[in-house]
Amino acid sequence: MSKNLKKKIELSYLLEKIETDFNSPEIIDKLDKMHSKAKAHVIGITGSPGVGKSSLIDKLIKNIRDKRKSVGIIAIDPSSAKSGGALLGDRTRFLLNPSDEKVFVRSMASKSFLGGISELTFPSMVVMRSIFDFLIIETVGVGQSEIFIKDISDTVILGVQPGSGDTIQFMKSGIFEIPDIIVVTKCDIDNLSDITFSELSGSRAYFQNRSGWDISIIKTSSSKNLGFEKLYNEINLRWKWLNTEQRIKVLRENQDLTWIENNITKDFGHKGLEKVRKLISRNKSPFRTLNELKKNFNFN
Ligand SMILES: Nc1nc2c(ncn2[C@@H]2O[C@H](COP(=O)(O)OP(=O)(O)OP(=O)(O)O)[C@@H](O)[C@H]2O)c(=O)[nH]1
Ligand SMILES: [Mg+2]
Repeated sequence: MSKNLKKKIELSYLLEKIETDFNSPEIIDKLDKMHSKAKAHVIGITGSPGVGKSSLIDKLIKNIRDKRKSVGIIAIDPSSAKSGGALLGDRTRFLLNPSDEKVFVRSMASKSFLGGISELTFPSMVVMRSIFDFLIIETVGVGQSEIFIKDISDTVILGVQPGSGDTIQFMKSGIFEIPDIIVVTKCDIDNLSDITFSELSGSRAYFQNRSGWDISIIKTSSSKNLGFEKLYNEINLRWKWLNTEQRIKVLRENQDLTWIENNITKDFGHKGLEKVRKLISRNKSPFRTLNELKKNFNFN
């Protein structure tokens, strides 16, 4: 068995263990260790159902592998959604080369945590972030998952379908505060994609990112394989930007805090969170911190 294959099997085993045995001291210790060894640029991809996210990821994987970088993918199925499996039946259908050992796909059910993101997505992200050069997380834009994807990604890409009316919809809901890169998908549909692109470009003032990062709008077509070199370059520009002035450090510390707070809120309500908020420190071991808070604090 090759070294890479062995690693893949070990990774599957660990991810399973996180799902079944999340509170064991051994897992907590392992998670905190991996947390301290972050490596990947974590890219969240969101957008309405059917906008072309999986197809886009498929092309991104090819670009990444052409540059000989490794990539992990987490595909989140909002299985608790009323539409059930039908809508999402084959959403993890990437055209992967089965012998390529530097690509790894993990599907996750979203259960009922926050807005379509599984409670276990964060720890799974932490594990995979410590292994690959890139980590891509696909989540379907239903409910509030667009908002929560920001809590687990360094860079959020929002897919917009030409002529879908998404532009106005997003503007109303404030979702344009979420993305770092906007991709107009399916740009082989000529006319419509130009209109959507102009609409978006014309509304740029509405979605300026508070962080000071300059959001770009990129046209792609997965069926014609267009725009992906540009997208890949933009992703890498973003990575460079994140790695100056400690931006990535601050961003990830905030994510750790949010994750701890969300977990406390889920188990003990907002009142519980208010009681312990002061005790949550920005330290290097979010998993141990959460576990100790849950174990030692009297929430009544
Ligand atoms: N014309 C055209 N069709 C596309 C393109 N990309 C995707 N599609 C089609 O759009 C449909 C949805 O594509 P997916 O990539 O599965 O979209 P998705 O956003 O991942 O879908 P969900 O995960 O179900 O939300 C499929 O029928 C694709 O063949 C494109 O670039 N051009
Ligand atoms: Mg999909």
